[in-house]
Amino acid sequence: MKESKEELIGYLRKMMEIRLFEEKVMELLARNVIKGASHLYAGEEAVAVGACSAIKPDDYITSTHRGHGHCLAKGGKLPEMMAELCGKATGYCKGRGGSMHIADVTAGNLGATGIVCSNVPVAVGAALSVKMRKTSQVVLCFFGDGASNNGVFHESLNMAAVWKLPVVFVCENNLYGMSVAASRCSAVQDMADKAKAYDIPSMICDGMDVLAVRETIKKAVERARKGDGPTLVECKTYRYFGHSRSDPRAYRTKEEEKEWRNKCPIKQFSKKLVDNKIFTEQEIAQIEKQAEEDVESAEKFAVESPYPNVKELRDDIYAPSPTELVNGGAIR
Ligand SMILES: Cc1ncc(C[n+]2csc(CCOP(=O)(O)OP(=O)(O)O)c2C)c(N)n1
Repeated sequence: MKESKEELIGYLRKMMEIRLFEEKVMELLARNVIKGASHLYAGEEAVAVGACSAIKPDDYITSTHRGHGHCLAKGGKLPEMMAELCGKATGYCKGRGGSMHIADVTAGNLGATGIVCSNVPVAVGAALSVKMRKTSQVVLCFFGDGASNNGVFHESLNMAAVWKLPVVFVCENNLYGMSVAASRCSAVQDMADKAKAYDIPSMICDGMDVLAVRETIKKAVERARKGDGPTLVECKTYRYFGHSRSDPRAYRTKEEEKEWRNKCPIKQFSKKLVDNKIFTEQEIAQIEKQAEEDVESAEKFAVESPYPNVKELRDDIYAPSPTELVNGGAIR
């Protein structure tokens, strides 16, 4: 392995943090501490961590309704993340965004969105701004297999190709969009093939292998930085939980779930590190313990934080107030 011991620890630790964060979110949803919907990322950790490890702090990402992993991998902090999910004033968006709408602009995370595929044109816009500002930044755009059936995906790829924009489209193919199998709703089985229509090169990688994702994304990022334009990378992966908390997963078999659990990105990577004598099993257990403690203290911070003050309800919004609308004549 080419990476330093510190880098390897970093990837393992981050994947563990994401997994433990998601398991804690599941528990807090069940206890009604977190309200509303939440789409968990457990199982897909190697994609976010591998991809974000291949870019620099001042590069950008755009994220999806399944975005906790992306945010943490791009430098997001556990306490602010958990506070946001709990709707608290100390959260990334002062508790207004919740699970699906976290943005952490200072870390380069331009935001997640609950409208499937709507982050893809945002990524293309950010990449256009990079090109116009003549910086060497790149934009990583995460989206699912389902999103790639959306019309705006195709418009966005076309524009990115025509303008040779520095964007890497990262398709997280976890085989399902809600309860619909990709094999039933996509005309092609490899989402990577969709890039051909726009003369965009594509690559497919094992999304359960953090180093494989890192290597593949690095190549795409290099092309983008050189000014050679966009690449589509498809990562074959799997979500361990249902689409959201109310999903009984009747559309997939226990055998299929077990098969993918056996490919767990954290277990696979830990084994590789032990087999290559980079870490002992005790050292790995220690890293996990530390991640557990960090998630616990994030929970404590979130639970003890205040809710936003109702007086601030209309802060940070851009629409005129109803009175302004009436006075200005817009409402009669
Ligand atoms: C434009 C739009 N259509 C439909 C939905 C409802 N919806 C939410 S998530 C989802 C499935 C998305 O599947 P995919 O893009 O593969 O992402 P995954 O959930 O598998 O990570 C759908 C259809 C939505 N939020 N937005």
